[in-house]
Amino acid sequence: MKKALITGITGQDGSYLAELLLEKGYEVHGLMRRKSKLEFGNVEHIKDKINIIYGDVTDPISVMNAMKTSEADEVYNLAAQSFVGTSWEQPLATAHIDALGVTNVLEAIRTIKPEAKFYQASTSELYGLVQEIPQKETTPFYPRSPYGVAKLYGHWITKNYKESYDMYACSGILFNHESERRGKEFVTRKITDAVTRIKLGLQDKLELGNMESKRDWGHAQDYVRAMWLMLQQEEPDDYVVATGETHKVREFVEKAFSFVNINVEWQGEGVEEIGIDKSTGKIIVSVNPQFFRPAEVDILLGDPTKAETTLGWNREISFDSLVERMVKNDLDKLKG
Ligand code: NAP
Ligand code: F7E
Repeated sequence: MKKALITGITGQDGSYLAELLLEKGYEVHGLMRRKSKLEFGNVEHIKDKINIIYGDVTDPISVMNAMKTSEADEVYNLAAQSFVGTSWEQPLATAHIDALGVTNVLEAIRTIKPEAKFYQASTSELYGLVQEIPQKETTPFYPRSPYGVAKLYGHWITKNYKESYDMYACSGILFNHESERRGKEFVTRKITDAVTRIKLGLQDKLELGNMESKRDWGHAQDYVRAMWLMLQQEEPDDYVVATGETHKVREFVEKAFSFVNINVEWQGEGVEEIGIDKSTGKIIVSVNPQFFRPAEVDILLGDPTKAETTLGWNREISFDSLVERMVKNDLDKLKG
């Protein structure tokens, strides 16, 4: 039986990855931060099937302990302060977790079980001010947030440990992936949550920031398969995981409303832009500059050719069904 250690197991990706590895017969260990109230987040439903180890990636002692306890053959480092907006408010905490935390995990592997395979959760935010479209493994990086900069360190320290110590260490450069388990501060879940509340008369309006922004959105369930595949190869390598499609935030809004039978008509421009419910004439979307970022990533569009041809990875969930699933989930939750 293979053993895996997942940091960030309570998050969106951690929970889908834990499910996948359990299905494959792994013994799954998860590093979890202690909270004032005992909560298992997205792994509540499988908490009896996994071994929770308390710890924090910023605390090397606890990471060493997790490595010793789990005796992991595969380590997936998903722990992060993952919200880009917050990284301007907490740049140092973000750096401690998203940059130095990676070194703590790599050191624990090197010291305790150097033959273990390591996956680092890199991100399309590394491309930031994009240097080419679409972005692929060879596209130069230009991060645009403290989050992106911290992740750049994580990416390079992973490469450095591979080259310095001949470790099986690799990074998945994953483009945005969403799901029914996405946190509500991220734009997709914020939209589907608000759309369903507006439909049921529980909220009047959705306030957003930059709706011109374009993202390559996939479903997290598809993306965790790519993580696992990356650790099943003969040699470690880095891969872009993306859909090869990009959509504006505005398009996501229209699509989400369409699944609750509301047609949105847009009027005005910039901060004056509003979205109107065609059948009632009510304003249901407006712009709030509070959600603008100090520096924006305008367009992300990934080229997943290498992952498709080398790993045999393919996405199964389309953009439309991603939005539909998220809307349906939020609607079901509200209806109880
Ligand atoms: P998420 O839902 O925000 O989950 C982050 C996880 O990290 C949570 O379990 C969180 O635990 C844990 N964590 C945070 N700080 C920690 C610390 N100091 N020590 C230990 N655990 C800590 O993020 P996600 O969407 O699943 O993303 C997973 C990883 O992929 C992250 O590294 C993210 O940056 C990266 N990524 C995500 C995307 C995407 O579109 N989703 C794309 C590319 C890369 P708590 O429950 O205690 O907060
Ligand atoms: O923003 C715009 C915002 O916060 C997407 C993380 O998983 O993916 C994620 O980072 C876009 C941005 O995700 C609002 O300005 C407009 O352009 O959903 P987001 P993100 O910043 O792309 C990458 C790959 C990661 O690695 C990260 O961990 O939407 N936007 N209006 C808004 N964004 C938010 N959050 N809220 C708004 O009201």
